[in-house]
Amino acid sequence: MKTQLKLVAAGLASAVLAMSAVNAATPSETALPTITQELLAPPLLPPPITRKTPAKVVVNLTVEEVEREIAPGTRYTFWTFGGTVPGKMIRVREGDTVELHLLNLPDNKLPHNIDLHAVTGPGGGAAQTLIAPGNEATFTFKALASGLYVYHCATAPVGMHVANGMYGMILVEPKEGMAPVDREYYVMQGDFYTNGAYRAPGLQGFDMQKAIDEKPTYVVFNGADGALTGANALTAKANEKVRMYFGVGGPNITSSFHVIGAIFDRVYTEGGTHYQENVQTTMVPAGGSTIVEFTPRVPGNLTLVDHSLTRAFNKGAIGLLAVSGPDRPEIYSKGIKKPLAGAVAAAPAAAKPAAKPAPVVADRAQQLRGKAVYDSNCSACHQPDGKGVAGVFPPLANSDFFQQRPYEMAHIVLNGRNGEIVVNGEHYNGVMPPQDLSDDDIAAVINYVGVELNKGTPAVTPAQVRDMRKSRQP
Ligand code: HEC
Ligand SMILES: [Cu+2]
Repeated sequence: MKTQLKLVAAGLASAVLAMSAVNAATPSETALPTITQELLAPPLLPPPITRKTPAKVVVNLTVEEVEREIAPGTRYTFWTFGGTVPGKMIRVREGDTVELHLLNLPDNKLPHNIDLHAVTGPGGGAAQTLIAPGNEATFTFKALASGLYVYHCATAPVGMHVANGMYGMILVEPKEGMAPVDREYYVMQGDFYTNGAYRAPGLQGFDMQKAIDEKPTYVVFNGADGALTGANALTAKANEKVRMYFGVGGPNITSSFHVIGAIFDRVYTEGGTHYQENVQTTMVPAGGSTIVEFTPRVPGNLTLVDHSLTRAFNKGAIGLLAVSGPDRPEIYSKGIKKPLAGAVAAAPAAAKPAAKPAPVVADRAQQLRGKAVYDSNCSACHQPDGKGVAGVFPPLANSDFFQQRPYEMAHIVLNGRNGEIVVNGEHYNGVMPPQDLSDDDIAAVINYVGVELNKGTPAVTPAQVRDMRKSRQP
């Protein structure tokens, strides 16, 4: 911040000098103070602009090829602008002149460039910035129109560079500035194509055929499954005005962007000038954006999703905004849950002690099946021995949480679970995705975990799982 101010001051001083010394130069060119763009890692972004006059904004964007997790235990080589997916957000004012420096680090393996949708000119800067590793390219453009614009690499094969994470956004604020809000966040959705299946462990390569067929393995927010959940969840207080700059890098998949539990007060459709009010879901094209504003009113988790829901629940497009604040029963209050009069109680919480279901039996065939389901579906997270990973994946072996209500564990496997959970005195706050398994497999794996890993008795039958599925909340 300090350096930025110093730079502004230096820019002003040199501009003043230049003007008094040589009055011949175009005043609009020389009079511009120079500002170096501050670059922050998403979901953060540079602060609102308070200037009322144009400036020359110098942006130093570094292309970095980095290997990191795309999902817990799954690694991937990302190509990035500034080391993050999405690339660092650029924030300028309508009428500013942007001097963009693209640096392709010497350790990188490939040539890269940048095409900014905020540029009026050929290729958005692509041809001028195409450089091999170990080079720097610059070009200058005037931010003529306000809006939220995507930038991306445009080096062949373009789809591959974008699929590896080479996209970000530039916000051009209108001359009069933007209305103040309490929180701003920067989120981009992208589709990824790996050789292995969703969450297959280890380092994964890029699968060009899946990309061509537009069959992503991952659809995620901010470059990784879990980038906005658990400890990385976004936060807000009730009654705060939240503004989200949301874009889709793609390369292929359009987003039906929705926040479960909120209504958008305003949506600046397609990142442009006009807004629509009271919107539930907004469509964002690949290479496009939107600005949404909403005001959480009650405490709890709001869930960001692509409402093309198998992407959310089976490919990673889920994020959380944890809202704190006092309860507001006049806006939202929990009622009761009870069985219908005359209905056979299904859930144990609702079962009358007298109507306890007959003991469940699991034969040897079901136990073997349970072990097979466990090994292929649960062991990657909960570990082959069921002991979990401290602080990340709770244990299933000797789990007090499991033992207290084994029957209800089938709900967790069926519907997934997220949020605060305490197992054997340790706190966890992760996301378990719903498991795409048959009724038989869910009953088998729960009984396997109950009998083999918790020394208990079988707790659930396939028929009970089928009933749970039928009564599943949307
Ligand atoms: C991708 C990782 C992942 C996979 C795969 C997974 N879980 Fe989980 N599971 C979690 C996480 C994370 C939690 C904690 C969720 C939270 O904090 O709210 C959890 C919680 C649980 C719990 C409740 C807590 C406990 O320790 O008793 C049970 C039961 C459970 N999982 C069973 C299963 C079963 C059975 C399978 C396989 C069919 C499975 N899980 C597959 C990640 C996973
Ligand atoms: Cu590139």
